[in-house]
Amino acid sequence: MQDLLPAAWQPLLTTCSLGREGVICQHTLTSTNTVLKELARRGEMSQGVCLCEMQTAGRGRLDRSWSSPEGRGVWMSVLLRPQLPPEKTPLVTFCAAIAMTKAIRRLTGVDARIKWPNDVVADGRKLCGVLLEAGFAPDGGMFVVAGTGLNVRSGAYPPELADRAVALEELCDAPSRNELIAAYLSELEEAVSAAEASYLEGIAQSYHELSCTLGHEVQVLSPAETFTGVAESVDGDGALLVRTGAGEIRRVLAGDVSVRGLMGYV
Ligand code: BT5
Repeated sequence: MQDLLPAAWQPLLTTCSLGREGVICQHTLTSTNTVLKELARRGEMSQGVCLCEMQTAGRGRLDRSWSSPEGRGVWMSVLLRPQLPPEKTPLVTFCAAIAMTKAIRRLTGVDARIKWPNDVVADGRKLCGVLLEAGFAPDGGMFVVAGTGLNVRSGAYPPELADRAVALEELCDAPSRNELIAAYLSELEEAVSAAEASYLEGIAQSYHELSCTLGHEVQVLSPAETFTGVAESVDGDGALLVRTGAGEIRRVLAGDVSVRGLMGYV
């Protein structure tokens, strides 16, 4: 059964261009990020949206796997050629997280928040993950693929993740996935335009308002070390600025680190 049809969500879009053409919508794909990356690398697409009912090889960061069973979530990627210098592309992760968080809040009233760098959380658990990948098209231009996995219906994540994952349906009368897609794409186009116009400054207010990391004490875990401090801010390259007990500001790059609140996952 496939009910994620462009004909159902395209009329709800408020975008100028995103989602209006270059749409791939299929029942089963390996990974929506992989599909768009390959098309972009071959120069066959420069802006587009790819989504499916289920992924057979859904990916998280660092080759972790992403559970994407049939009909349980919005497994979707967006291909963009943002007008940003390469070092600013991590800002697109922020744009995707802001857009998803705003879309969820607007349609459901659920208190969704952004956990740095790439999670949307609610009720202390992960509702959506963002996977940003960049590459170069044959014409030398840089592209980014922003993938989002949003858990909508129960069964979206495996039972062993129940203490860290949640689906919208467990928190509210979930709206249709088609409504969520249209709201997300509309918010994403707006957030990316704001970042293109003035980088971090264009999206900083939204990011600060929606973050559940900033202003809180966090534990930073990396293979090399663990330290705690207060997450004060993010910088224009997407790094988290953490003030340690000694008053020193440490710059934490998303990568092989995980940031936890002192009270648990969030
Ligand atoms: C992420 O990675 O959170 C990014 C997830 C991006 C998924 C989307 S779906 C559409 C597009 N196509 C893809 O192939 N990917 C993108 P990370 O921060 O590394 O988190 C991965 C970890 O989250 C896993 O190791 C699990 O512990 C957990 N996890 C897996 N599936 C989950 C789910 N459905 N809900 C919540 N947590 C999950």
